Amino acid sequence: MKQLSETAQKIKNMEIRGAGRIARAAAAGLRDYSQRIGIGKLEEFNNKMIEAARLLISTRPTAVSLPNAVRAVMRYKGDSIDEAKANIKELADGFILNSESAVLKIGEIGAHRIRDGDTIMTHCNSSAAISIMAAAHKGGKNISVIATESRPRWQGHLTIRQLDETGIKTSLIVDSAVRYFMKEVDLVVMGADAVTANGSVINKIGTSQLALAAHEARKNVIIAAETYKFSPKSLLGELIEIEERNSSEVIADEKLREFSNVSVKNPAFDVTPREYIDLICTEVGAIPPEMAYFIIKEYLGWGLGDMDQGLK
Ligand code: RI2
Repeated sequence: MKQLSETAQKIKNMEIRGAGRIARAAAAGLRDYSQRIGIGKLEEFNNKMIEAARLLISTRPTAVSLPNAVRAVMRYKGDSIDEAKANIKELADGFILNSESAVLKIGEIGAHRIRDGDTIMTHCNSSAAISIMAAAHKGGKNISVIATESRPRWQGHLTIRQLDETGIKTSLIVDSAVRYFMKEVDLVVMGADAVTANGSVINKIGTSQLALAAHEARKNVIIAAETYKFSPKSLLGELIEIEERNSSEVIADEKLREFSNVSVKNPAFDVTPREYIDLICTEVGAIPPEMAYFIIKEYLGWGLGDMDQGLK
C-alpha cells in the first residue's frame, strides 16, 4: 500500500496534476498495486482493490477523469487472483494508451478550428488544449497565444514553458486582464476537469469569467476534453463537488494571522454554463455542449436508468 499511498499523496498535493494526468496516474497506481498483492483469497484481493480505488478517488473531488479512470480499471473480472491481475493490467494499460492517443486526436480535430494568424487565449495548463495549439502550429499555421498566470498555483507558467518549447509566440498576462485583452483574441481554447450531462464545463477557477468575457465580445470558446472527463454521475442529478484548497495557496499563514476578521476562500474550479461554450472537442469528435449526454451514454456506458453503478 505504501507506493499507492505515495501516488495518492502526489495527486492530492498536485505534484501530479492536470485532469488527464491524474487519471493515468490512478490507473497505473491501481495496476501496480494489484500486481504487488500477495497470495490470498480472491475476495480479500477484491476488497484490497476496492480500498485502493477509494483512496485514489478521495484525493481530488472535482476532476471526473479520476473516478472514471478508476472505474475503467475496476471493471476487471477473473475467477482467480492471477486472472484478475492480468485483466487489471490489460484494462489499465488500455486506459493509459487510449488517454494518450485521445489527447493527440483532440489536437488533430481541434486544429481544424484554428485559422492562420489566430490569437488564442488559454487559461491554466491543459494538455488537451495545448495539443490543439501545438497541432495547429505544426500544421503550419502562424498562431500566437495569450496565457493567464492562473493564480494561485501558477499553472500558466507550465503553459508558457510548453508553448515556448513548441515555438509558439506567447504573452503571459495576469488573470484579471482577460477582458482587457479580449479584443485581440480570435478564439479561446481551454481544458476541462469535468463536463456534466447538461453540457456545463467545470475547469480551473477563472474559466467562467474568461468565457463570459469571450461571450460578451462574441469570440468562440472551445473546450478540449477527453470523453472520460464527462460525468456519468451528473445523470443522477449529482452536482460536481468544487474542490476548496488550503488558504496558504493564496496568502502565507503568518500573514493571515495578522488579521482578526479575515478568512480566505480558495475554490480551485468553477462552472461555465453551456451557453458560453461553442464546442467541446473530444477524441471522438467536436460536439456542441448539448450533446454531452450522448458521450456519457455511448462512451462511458451509462444511460438514464443506470442508477446502480458502484466501484465494480
Ligand atoms: P488536462 C487542471 O486542473 C486544469 O483545470 C486544466 O484545465 C484541467 O486540469 C485539464 O487538464 P489542476 O490539476 O487534462 O491544475 O487537459 O487543478 O491536462
